[in-house]
Amino acid sequence: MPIYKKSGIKGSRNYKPLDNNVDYGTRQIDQMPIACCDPRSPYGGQFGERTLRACERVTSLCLSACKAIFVGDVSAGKSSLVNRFCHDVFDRNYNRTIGVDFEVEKFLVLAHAFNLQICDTAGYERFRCTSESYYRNANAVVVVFDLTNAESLRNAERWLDEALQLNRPEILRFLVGTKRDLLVSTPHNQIENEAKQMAREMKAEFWSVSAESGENVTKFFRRLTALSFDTTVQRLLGSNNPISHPSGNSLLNLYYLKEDRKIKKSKKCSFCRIN
Ligand SMILES: Nc1nc2c(ncn2[C@@H]2O[C@H](COP(=O)(O)OP(=O)(O)OP(=O)(O)O)[C@@H](O)[C@H]2O)c(=O)[nH]1
Ligand SMILES: [Mg+2]
Repeated sequence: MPIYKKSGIKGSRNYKPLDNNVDYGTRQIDQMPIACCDPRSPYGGQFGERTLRACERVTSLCLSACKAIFVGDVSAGKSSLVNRFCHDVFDRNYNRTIGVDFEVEKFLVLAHAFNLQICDTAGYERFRCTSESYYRNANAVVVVFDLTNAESLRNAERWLDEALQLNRPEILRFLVGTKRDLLVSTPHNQIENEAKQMAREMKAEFWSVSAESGENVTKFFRRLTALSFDTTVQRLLGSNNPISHPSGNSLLNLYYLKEDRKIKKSKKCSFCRIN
């Protein structure tokens, strides 16, 4: 993970990455990962042109964080999914989440440092009011259901609606079925087909994963992160967007290296004028 050191100029916003050659491994994303469980995904298979241009042109575009909220029924497998990815562990015992658990994962997307903030919320009704306060300002909502429990799939739309009440409608949407290891291995499982249909109605991308075996877990998080990065950069580049300016109270900020100052000088406000 490159460390960003402030440049010597007092009051400067310029940051310079230290070249400490850290291997990001699976956290390094150079191409848009594919939606391997959902050929009819509402999201694209490539990074947007503007994202690629901005990433090439600005050597130190640094987005501090994006937020993904994980919601779904009690015992659907939210925490197990997050723990498999973040800590590579799986626990057969059920430890319910109280309120919200947080994780931050560091990525390198198109050579730019990028953090994914994960909010793993409680499925229990009685903790709902605590966790709802963390729903706001999310970039992605991940509705998790249990592939062995049809009821948890039927509740998926309700979880999405709750998240949408506190977020923009264009928030990235994922419908993720867990415990795939417990399904009989037929190529077209009934519940997966139903879930794909529901994903269409929810305008979400469908994934089928297993926290126990790790199947599709890393692929899913890489796709989630890449799409969050892409949509965030595009939104920041868009004009007339209140969160595109660093003076706003967004989680997101853009910093530029000294090398970009020539480009910046020709513009009134570099934060709003990249094309
Ligand atoms: N076999 C199998 N079991 C799983 C999988 N994912 C989760 N489980 C089990 O399902 C139970 C519930 O998992 P959790 O991850 O705690 O569920 P949760 O959605 O976080 O539950 P709440 O925090 O109460 O909302 C645990 O006993 C897990 O071991 C999986 O992929 N395969
Ligand atoms: Mg949990």
